[in-house]
Amino acid sequence: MQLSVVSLVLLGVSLGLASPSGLSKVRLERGGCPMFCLEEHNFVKALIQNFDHNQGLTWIGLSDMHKEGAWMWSDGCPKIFDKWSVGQPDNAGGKEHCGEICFGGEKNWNDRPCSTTFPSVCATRKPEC
Ligand SMILES: [Ca+2]
Repeated sequence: MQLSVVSLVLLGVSLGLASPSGLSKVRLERGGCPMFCLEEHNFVKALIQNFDHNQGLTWIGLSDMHKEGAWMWSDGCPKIFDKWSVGQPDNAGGKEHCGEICFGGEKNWNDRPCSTTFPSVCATRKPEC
C-alpha cells in the first residue's frame, strides 16, 4: 500500500492569514504565540478538504509528549483553543501524544501515537515587513 504524503504549508498564520474567502484575516496572538482559534480550525479543515476530498486524518503539530496533558504546538506555544472530538484526548494505551484533525464525524481533533504516518499541516511565521 502506498502512502501519500501531502505537506501543506500555511504561511503567516500568526501575523495575518487570509481565509479561503479572502474576506477576513486571523490576527490572534498572545505573547508572541499564535492562538489557534475556531476560525483557524475551520480554515485548516477547508484547506485539507481542498487537497483531500476525503478529509483524511492529518497531523496539526500538537503534542503532549513532554508532559501528559500539557498540549503544546510544535513551535513551543501552549494550546489555548482546542476542538477535541467527544471523548478525546483519551491517551489510549498511554501512547497517544500527538494531535490530529479530521477525526470522527465532526472532523475534530484526536490524540494518536506520534509514530503513525499521516499528512501534516504546518504553519510558519510570515516575515515582518
Ligand atoms: Ca485518542
